[in-house]
Amino acid sequence: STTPVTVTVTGAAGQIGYALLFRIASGQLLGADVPVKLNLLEIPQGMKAAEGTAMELDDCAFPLLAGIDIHDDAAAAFDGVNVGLLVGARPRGAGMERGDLLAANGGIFGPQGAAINAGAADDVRILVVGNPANTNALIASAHAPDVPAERFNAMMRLDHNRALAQLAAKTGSSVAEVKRVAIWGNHSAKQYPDIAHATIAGRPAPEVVGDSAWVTDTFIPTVAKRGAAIIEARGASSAASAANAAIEHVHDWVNGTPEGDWTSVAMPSDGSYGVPEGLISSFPAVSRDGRWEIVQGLDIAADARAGIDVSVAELAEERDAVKEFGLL
Ligand code: NAX
Repeated sequence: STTPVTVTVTGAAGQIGYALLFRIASGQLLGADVPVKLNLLEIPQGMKAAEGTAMELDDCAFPLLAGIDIHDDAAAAFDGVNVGLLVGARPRGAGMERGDLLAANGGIFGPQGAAINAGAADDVRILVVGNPANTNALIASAHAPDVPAERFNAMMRLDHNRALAQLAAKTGSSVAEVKRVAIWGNHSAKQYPDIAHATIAGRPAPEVVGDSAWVTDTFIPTVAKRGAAIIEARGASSAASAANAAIEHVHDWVNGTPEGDWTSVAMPSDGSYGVPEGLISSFPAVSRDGRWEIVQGLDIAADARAGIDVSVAELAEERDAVKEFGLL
């Protein structure tokens, strides 16, 4: 096609933005034959750095990059948007309570949702990366009543990829041999990484691992707390891996997931697996014809049930808190 796809990236001057924009512009988000127009959204303090990043994008002379606009106004940034990557968020400051964090982000994602509602293209797809991602996505969606709720996702792909990597390392396999890992629930330390249905080179993963204590005592906490471990090691939070996950999420949403495998996506629950309808919770999912479908019919053992319930309860608490703030 020759009509450029409009991709809006918020928090464009941040570290994930810096790792993300060049990959979008090079064609990795939507395909090597799809031109993109980039809309960068920043707060006023971030505008100058965003302009610098735009200069570097120019200097790459990407053949697919059809233009870059930089905005500090959400309505302009989301006008005509086809794909929105909502990365910019309010980080937790010193002494900030969880409630303050939810409220501060509500003040960002509510107006952005309204701007999406007003200006987005009919096929718009929104991926929320900025934390607390699931609840921020819920807030944005609630402010975009004319956009189908299923077009609002929160990113679990980084957690999913972390699980693939840990499982491959433990079993001496290549990540390409690991299929059907799942992350359930919230993108938080209470997520539930699940290998019960996973296979490694076609064999059941639990059998290949052969050590159920490793799964509960090492694998699950390592995946769930990986973000903190990266901060500890790098002195900064995950950026390139987060950008990579965002690229893969949107790529698969648009182009489909490979036959025989699935990924993990936080999307509005339809009540599957006992997750209350409407919560933006992570499920194993496949993409067909540009839409996510939750993988159905998986047996959920008691330990998984308990893990999923804990994570979903946290999402329900977050929803109730932002409802109380009048953000839903
Ligand atoms: P940075 O602090 O480097 O960048 C954030 C950028 O957002 C800044 O440039 C800031 O000016 C901008 N911003 C703030 N409010 C904005 C608004 N209202 N509109 C537009 N831009 C705004 O953070 P970075 O490391 O890039 O992380 C961004 C977000 O991703 C954080 O909320 C972080 O917690 C979250 N993450 C989510 C992950 C996930 O798996 N879902 C993993 C990585 C990351 O931790």
